[in-house]
Amino acid sequence: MEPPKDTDFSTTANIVAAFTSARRQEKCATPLSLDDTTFQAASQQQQMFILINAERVDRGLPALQMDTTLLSQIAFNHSKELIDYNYFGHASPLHNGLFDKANASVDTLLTNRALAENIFGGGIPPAAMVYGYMYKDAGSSWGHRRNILSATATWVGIGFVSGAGTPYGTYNTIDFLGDSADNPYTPPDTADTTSPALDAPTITNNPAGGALAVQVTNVSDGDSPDGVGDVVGVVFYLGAAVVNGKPQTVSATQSQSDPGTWTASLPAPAAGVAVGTLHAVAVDGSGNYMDCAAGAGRCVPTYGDMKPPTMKPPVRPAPRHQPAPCHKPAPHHKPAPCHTPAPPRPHASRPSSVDTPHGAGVATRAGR
Ligand SMILES: [Ca+2]
Repeated sequence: MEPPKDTDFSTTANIVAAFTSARRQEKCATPLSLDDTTFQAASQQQQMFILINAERVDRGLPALQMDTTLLSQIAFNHSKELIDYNYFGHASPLHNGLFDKANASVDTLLTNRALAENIFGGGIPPAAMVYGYMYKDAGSSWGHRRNILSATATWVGIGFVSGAGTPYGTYNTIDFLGDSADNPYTPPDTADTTSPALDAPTITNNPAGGALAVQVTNVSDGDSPDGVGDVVGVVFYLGAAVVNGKPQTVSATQSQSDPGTWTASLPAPAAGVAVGTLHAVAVDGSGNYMDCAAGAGRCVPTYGDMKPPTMKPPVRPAPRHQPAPCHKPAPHHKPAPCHTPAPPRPHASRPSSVDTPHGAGVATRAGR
């Protein structure tokens, strides 16, 4: 479907009109229904949640549940990373390049479960982002749409961060988790919103032309509710953590005898990179991180320093038993394609620039 170029998402009525029109082009007769007062009073996070569930429920899929404590905190921190480290992707430079923002909690969160993620950058409202994920997504073979309409997804976390002067302005991360009756997921009661603390990193050996031995001490994360927020990793880097989209970080090893001490061996600095630009970054199980530069003294967070500004109490999901008329045959007895995700389209069918201005991406990682 060719997206309307000047779609206006500034009012609830316009949002309803845009989504309803897009659905009709897919032979889905069910109009989007939004309560204007509720929607306009909702945060960015809540608006996105409402629209994702409307798209699901109107196609006969169960509503997702919002995890405001762990998944949303992970999503928020990923959006913040995209700004702080000036990259756009799913692999975090703070987790050794793995798609493991939940690295931390990977054993408890992802065991026999699947995590999928949508990310978006752009100075547009949440409704426009959901519209893009659902109806303008040809550039990534409809991966975003498949994630939103995944039959196996059950939980969602949503995080927004805005940064003045950043390439895209507002960054959004949505993390989808699928659990099951055999392996139900329960979010922690409270979010860990405080990053770890650590001493400034030091160089313990700097042989001419050789690898640097580096160390950081007194790494701690004292506030962790439910035990999910302990320090789960430390990385070091010189200069910048990401260069041309590639992580430059090196994972540290935790001392067996002193758990607060982490060490690593860094490759000899590239030309023009000073050893004085050494950084250590400590990460906890909710993706909260503290980046401490050499010579900075001890880096200590303010309590709640990573708290998402839009975080609100859990929003009640849309009713699960709402009729889903999109399941029924459309007029003239043609199949109604809106009850299944659109099939992948070849990349060649759309210029990739359709998506790249928004920097959208998708990745799916099977649980282990
Ligand atoms: Ca913490």
